Amino acid sequence: MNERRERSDGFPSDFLWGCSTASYQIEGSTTADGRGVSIWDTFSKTPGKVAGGMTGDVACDSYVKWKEDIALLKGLGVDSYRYSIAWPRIQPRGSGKPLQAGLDHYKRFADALGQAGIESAVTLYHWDLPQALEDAGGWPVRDTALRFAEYADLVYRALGDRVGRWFTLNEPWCAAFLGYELGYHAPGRASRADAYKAVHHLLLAHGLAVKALRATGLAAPIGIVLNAMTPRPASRSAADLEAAEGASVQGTALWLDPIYARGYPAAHLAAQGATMPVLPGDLETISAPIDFLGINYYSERAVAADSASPDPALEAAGWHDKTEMGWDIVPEGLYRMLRTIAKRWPAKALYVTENGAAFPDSIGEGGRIRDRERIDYIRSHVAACRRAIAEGVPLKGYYLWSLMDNFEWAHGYSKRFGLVHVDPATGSRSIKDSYYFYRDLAAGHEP
Ligand code: IFM
Repeated sequence: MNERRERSDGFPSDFLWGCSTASYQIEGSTTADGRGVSIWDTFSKTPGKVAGGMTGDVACDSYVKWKEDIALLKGLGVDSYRYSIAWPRIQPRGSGKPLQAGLDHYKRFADALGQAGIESAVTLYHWDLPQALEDAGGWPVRDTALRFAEYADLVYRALGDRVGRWFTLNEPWCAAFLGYELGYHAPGRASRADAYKAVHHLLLAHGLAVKALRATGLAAPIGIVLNAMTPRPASRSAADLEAAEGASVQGTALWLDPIYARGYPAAHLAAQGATMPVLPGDLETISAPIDFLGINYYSERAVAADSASPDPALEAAGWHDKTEMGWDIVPEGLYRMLRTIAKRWPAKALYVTENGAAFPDSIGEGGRIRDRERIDYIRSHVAACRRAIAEGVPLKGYYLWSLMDNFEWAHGYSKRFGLVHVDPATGSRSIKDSYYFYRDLAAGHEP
């Protein structure tokens, strides 16, 4: 474990510094040790779905090169590593007896991480649904939530004594809307009604997994990770204020209101023509008390009212520099989001569970990778966190996305978010300047 020394940079000495990744984005070895097929295996192999027809078949080869990953994390000096478990490695078809080889892999990994003094912060679901469950209906179907609870319980019982904190779901908005309405992500379906059913079953899965953890008696904290959306109004007009509020509901209140036992935002559901398949007891399950909220933040949009369209909000033109994803760089937006969430949905603890930026890094002379823009991005966003903490927001940790360049979903390997450069052809890892910057930051030296 890292020593908890007093810091001179405004962060409490027990603030958690970490890095995040996800199974499908880094592991590769998609047929090793009996792993089943996930919806991302299927989707990435469907022509036209992922840039350049790229897949996660090899990715960063982390299923094989995991010792290298741990050495990189150790060199970075982080307290905690947020990684996800691939459900199809535990239950190839999403139900029934667990695969011992899959559990053993994660046991070895968590043990080695612990020996390096790094906490395992485990996400149970980062989008790699077993294909067999999708074939049976996927997240729009209630049974998927019940299967998830069973899977979560298997993982708790096998790995529980090795894990320092649990995240039930990563960005369920993406799983529901990108996956089932917009079709940009697996499974690539296009039905608004199904997307809203998926919302309910993802939330139910979350609540059931929280209850299942409590039933084991394990003490590690548990929470959920949201890509909350809190766009700013483009002007002070009442219409733009209302548009901004309206634009935030699907990404934020739709999830947090039921988790906070306030039910679903009825006006939003009515406007979307959505009916939630709620059964008696579901809302109690969904609002099972959690220990913290995880917030992923990359950017903030400005929105204006659009009287000409049925959608209440229109993306307003802006002035910010952009990352290679085309996302505006708005560090103050992180500060605003943390304040808004802390005020409207008070949590015992908040964590920034992802924050980072893609830039077109290249290996320069002498092998050096000068990713100055990423350093500036991290510095400014960490400063926004410090400002929020100074104003009383209970922010307890920050996880950088990502330890290394990886499979960026529909963009394949074309977008690089890592502190470590990965050559997708060879899997070889090269440290970027931002890695050393983040190491200094985690060590408590004012960057
Ligand atoms: O790579 C993704 C991650 O899987 C989920 N959050 C956003 C990241 C960058 O797009």
